[in-house]
Amino acid sequence: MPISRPLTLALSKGRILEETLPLLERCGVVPEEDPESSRRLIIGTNRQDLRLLIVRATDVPPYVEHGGADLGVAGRDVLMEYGSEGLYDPLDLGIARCRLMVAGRPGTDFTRGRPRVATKFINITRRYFAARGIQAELIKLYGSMELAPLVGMADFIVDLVDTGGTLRANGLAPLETIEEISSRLVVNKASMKISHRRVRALVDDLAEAVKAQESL
Ligand code: PRT
Ligand code: MG
Repeated sequence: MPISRPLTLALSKGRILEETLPLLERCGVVPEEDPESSRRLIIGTNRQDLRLLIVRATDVPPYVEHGGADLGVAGRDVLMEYGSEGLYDPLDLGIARCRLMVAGRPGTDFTRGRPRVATKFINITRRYFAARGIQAELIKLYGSMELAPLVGMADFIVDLVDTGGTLRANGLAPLETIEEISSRLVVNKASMKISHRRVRALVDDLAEAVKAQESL
């Protein structure tokens, strides 16, 4: 019988890694070195058949879809923006929670006229405004969206909001929630078939870990 290659789980540094590691630990999985401080991009675990792949948050879906990783953890925002038809997403991990929101100057109305909206979530934003019959002019940015209204480049932004502190610090206010966001476990479709037993076991273990965590 051929020796099966280890399963690979794609994670991004920052809050997703921070909040996924405790769940993995509940499943008995501990990285061989600290992924946050290590420069390695592939990190083994105490389980020979499981290793971690460290990628950018927005790169998790393509890695998993195209077989660079068997599994991954990605925000619903990232999945919605990427389009998740090519992936299975069997489990909501309930971590890295926030809201995807329309924001702008307090009391302004984004449903009137032809608002200029800056965002990195261009696909979600296009769909959202189109569904509401609003003819928005979209400006694609890669970060610090809050700046666009301050310099008069846009009237509104679509961004993730947690405490609201970033918006407030820049004279903006949350106006409407587009989606409640948390991170999901995603699985490569071929891996789900080929490595079904091992993938299923990990998904089930993580589901248990999420339940245990949430009942704390
Ligand atoms: O940072 P990088 O460009 O590498 O990638 P990334 O920004 O996509 O990754 P990361 O690690 O910042 O976020 C990963 C995932 O965490 C996101 O895809 C979300 O699903 C989730 N998440 C949860 C958040 C937040 N909360 C969050 N608050 N992602 C980003 N933020 C940012 C937000 O964009 C804004 O700049 O935090 C700021 C707002 O926070 P408050 O508390 O001031 O409202
Ligand atoms: Mg970030």
